[in-house]
Amino acid sequence: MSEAKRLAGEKAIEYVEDGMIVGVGTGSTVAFFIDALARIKDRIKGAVSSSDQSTQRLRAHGIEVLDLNSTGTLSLYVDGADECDPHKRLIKGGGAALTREKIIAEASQTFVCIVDPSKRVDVLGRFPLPVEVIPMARSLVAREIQAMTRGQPVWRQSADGAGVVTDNGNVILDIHGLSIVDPVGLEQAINQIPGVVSVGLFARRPADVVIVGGEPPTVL
Ligand code: ABF
Repeated sequence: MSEAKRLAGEKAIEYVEDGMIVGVGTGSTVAFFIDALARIKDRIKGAVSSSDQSTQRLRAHGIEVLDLNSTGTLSLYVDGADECDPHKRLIKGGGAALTREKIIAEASQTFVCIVDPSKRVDVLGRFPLPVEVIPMARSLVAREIQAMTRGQPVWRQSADGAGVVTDNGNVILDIHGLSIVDPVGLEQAINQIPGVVSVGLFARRPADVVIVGGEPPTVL
């Protein structure tokens, strides 16, 4: 599958224009995009990054990482996803970077999503839906989501059993057992719960272009 990720990441370079500041997502597919971006780094002004992980990779390639507050609207955002439905609506957040990813997607004119074929689904929800939550509200949000959706919230913990902490200092609940027939409605309903920072549904603002890795890549 990593060959498909590489092909998708490299295809996304075609959307980079001279002088751009490029919004950059997080994950292993995006890592291929960053490595390809490095080969044309003299053509771009810099990047806005969605995670410490991507920032490190960008800086290792000598690509300047800029503050979204000083760049204003971006022309292009490239990021991966955990699931993508036929309407380009996504589940994201497997990499715990969903909040900054959603911020940059909102600030960008064109969101190009790069995936391998395994991410394509008819209905979102087989991948547990990530929700970023203020730590004190973890149990409250879990109870309210359980009542709202019949899904099963699980506090994301790392291999050593410690709770995963996001770049923003928050925790993640992964909601198992969902079949999301109204992604926009569910995104808005979960967003209303006090303590929710963001939910990993990119449905109100879906991707504009989806590149599915393959030989050749498929552009949707
Ligand atoms: C990130 O890309 C996350 O939103 C999503 O979980 C991840 C997909 O990871 P990978 O590209 O490694 O499959 O944007």
